[in-house]
Amino acid sequence: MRFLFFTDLHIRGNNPRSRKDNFVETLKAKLNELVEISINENIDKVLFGGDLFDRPDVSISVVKDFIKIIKNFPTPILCVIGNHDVYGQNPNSVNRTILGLLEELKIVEFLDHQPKIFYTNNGKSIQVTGSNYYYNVDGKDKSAYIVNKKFADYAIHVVHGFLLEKPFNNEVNYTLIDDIAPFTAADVTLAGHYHNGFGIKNYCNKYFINPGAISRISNALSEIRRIPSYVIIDIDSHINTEIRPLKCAQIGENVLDREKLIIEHNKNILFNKFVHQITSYGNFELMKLENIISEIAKHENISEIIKNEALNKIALAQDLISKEEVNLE
Ligand SMILES: [Mn+2]
Repeated sequence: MRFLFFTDLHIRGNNPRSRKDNFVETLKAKLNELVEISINENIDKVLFGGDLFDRPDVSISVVKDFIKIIKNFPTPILCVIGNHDVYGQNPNSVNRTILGLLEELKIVEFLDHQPKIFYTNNGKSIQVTGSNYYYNVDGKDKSAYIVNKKFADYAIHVVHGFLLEKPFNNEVNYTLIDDIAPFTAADVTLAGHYHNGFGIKNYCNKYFINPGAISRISNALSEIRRIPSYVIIDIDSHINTEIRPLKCAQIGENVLDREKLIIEHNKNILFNKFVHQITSYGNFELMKLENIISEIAKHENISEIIKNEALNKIALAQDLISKEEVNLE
């Protein structure tokens, strides 16, 4: 049996800030190439790692254009739900989303912990399971990543979560391959969500694969060096895995605006510095800016006048932001 896996397509109707090309047309070309590969190379099942859509309510006209292409895949796409596909990163809201509609129309099929079983030509069985993204998927409880039992000769598990090979120097939760490799019964774990990807890793005689997002959408400088790729998994009497770059994908410099990425990169550094400074003062409830300002003022003996000026500026900024958000809709 041959599987094709790709992840994080992020279908949307407009251009991300950092893109120089026509993003929608680029996405269509990529999907068309994946359809062609699926047909020409006799792919039995197409697997997808979540974030098919950039937001849960992508416009009907855009969705219609993409359905035309997705329908050309030889079989429905077996997928998990990503954080961008749904409202509030909550998979329970899927029935109100475009992805939920596609599932109802049988254009995609959802994977869950209940295995789907398929058979190879030589009588071997393969189970496929999946885990959606949900709040705290990367918390202490790693059950989204763990297949407890094998009902078949081989097990494939698809998950949308922050799976990494090496620790990440950030405040966000993540899951290391080391945390799950000894415990999962899956022979192949396919992950989406982390757009950089980490390629193919083999731990405890099990494969852990993230080819990276099929579209370069995040404002990270590293995206310039990355060529979007997909995975072919061949299972017969043993497992063969291969990562291949998309032929139609252009080099990063052609589609991404380096200057804009550098601006975003520097903004992120400043923001992280700011957060670090704040947290070094003590234990604050980060969301309550007014409290943070008051605490810092107290700590640094800053005068009432300056403190109040800062509070007023923040109130004004918040007002502006809320107006802008309304305009964007
Ligand atoms: Mn994503």
